[in-house]
Amino acid sequence: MFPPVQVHSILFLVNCLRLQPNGIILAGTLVKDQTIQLSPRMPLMRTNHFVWKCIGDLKTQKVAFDATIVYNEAVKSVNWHLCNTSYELEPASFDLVPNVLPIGPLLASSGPRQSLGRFWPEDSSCLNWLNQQAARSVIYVAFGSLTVFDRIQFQELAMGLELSNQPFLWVVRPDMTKESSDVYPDGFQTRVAAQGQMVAWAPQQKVLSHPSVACFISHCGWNSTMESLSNGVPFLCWPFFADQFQNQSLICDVWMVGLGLNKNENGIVPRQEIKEKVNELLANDGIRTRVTELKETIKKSVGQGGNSTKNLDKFVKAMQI
Ligand SMILES: *[C@@H]1O[C@H](CO)[C@@H](O)[C@H](O)[C@H]1NC(C)=O
Ligand SMILES: *[C@@H]1O[C@H](CO)[C@@H](O)[C@H](O)[C@H]1NC(C)=O
Ligand SMILES: *[C@@H]1O[C@H](CO)[C@@H](O)[C@H](O)[C@H]1NC(C)=O
Ligand SMILES: CC(=O)N[C@H]1CO[C@H](CO)[C@@H](O)[C@@H]1O
Repeated sequence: MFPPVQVHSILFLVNCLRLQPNGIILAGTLVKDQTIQLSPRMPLMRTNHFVWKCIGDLKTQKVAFDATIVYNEAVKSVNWHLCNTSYELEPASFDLVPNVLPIGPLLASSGPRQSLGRFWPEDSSCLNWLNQQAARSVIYVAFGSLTVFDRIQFQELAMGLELSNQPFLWVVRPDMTKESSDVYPDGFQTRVAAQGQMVAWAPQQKVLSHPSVACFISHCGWNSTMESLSNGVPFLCWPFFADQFQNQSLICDVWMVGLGLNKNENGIVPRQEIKEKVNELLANDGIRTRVTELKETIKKSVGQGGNSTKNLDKFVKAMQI
């Protein structure tokens, strides 16, 4: 029923496994926001950031919560629970749930399904553009397949990118705003013609592994997080829902390979904040060093003799008996 490999942070899983009593309260209407810590080496978590609390309205939250309970039961009944992350990224969490085996990240680029033909046209145009940019100069901006922006926030983001004065590659899905046309600020597209590229789709792993890319403005979905880490690209975190808030805390507080973007009193991330955080991130050598180290750590884990490889071998051997 459940896919054998879960695409989640182990922190997500730990939160599902351990917090049912709290969760039951949270799934109802009585909600008290508090900060908890599951173990001393794990990041602080706000209960308001529990996965089921960050999905839609109360009704949807209840559905998400119930699914979590079902998921919990399923986990109890399996002999092997494989997880698409690596021990080294989340050791404190894995020590809490030793029965979960980390075998990842299993990146698509290391498998045979790498290049799907239908993506070729977009593929070559945006990679060609990247080829023309200076090393570590480009801001890559992408928010996954679901995130929707309101008009004001979308325009602030556009202006922030322009103000940053860095080249940028921005994935703007046709359904990314509720308005269908003309969502860019007046004259924006003309002004940034030389500075930026807006594309409906980008081959994310190829982009993130491109030497011109300097940082990633991301919604912190787990796939994106792993893909960026595996390529040593630092983050500006802009989480929207579900487990994305916990990921931000891993990125910013635990791994320390990114910065968070703050909203103003109207709940908007203003253009000035985007410009300043981009500049701050690009000037931060500590973050650059740490993200490069993590990239190497991941490479070792999924390489020969690494922890993820050993775990996968263990599983394969057990299946052969
Ligand atoms: C590999 O995983 C084990 C736990 O399964 C851990 O004790 C060890 O420190 C890990 N190795 C590295 C390099 O993190
Ligand atoms: C993450 O990647 C997996 C495997 O490619 C895919 O099935 C899944 O839909 C992706 N998750 C999201 C949220 O896009
Ligand atoms: C594992 O995670 C990586 C990075 O998140 C993703 O690209 C890949 O598709 C995932 N693999 C599976 C089998 O879910
Ligand atoms: C960088 C950041 O926003 N970190 C926060 C992540 O979430 C936890 C609670 O969920 C906060 O305590 C962190 O400050």
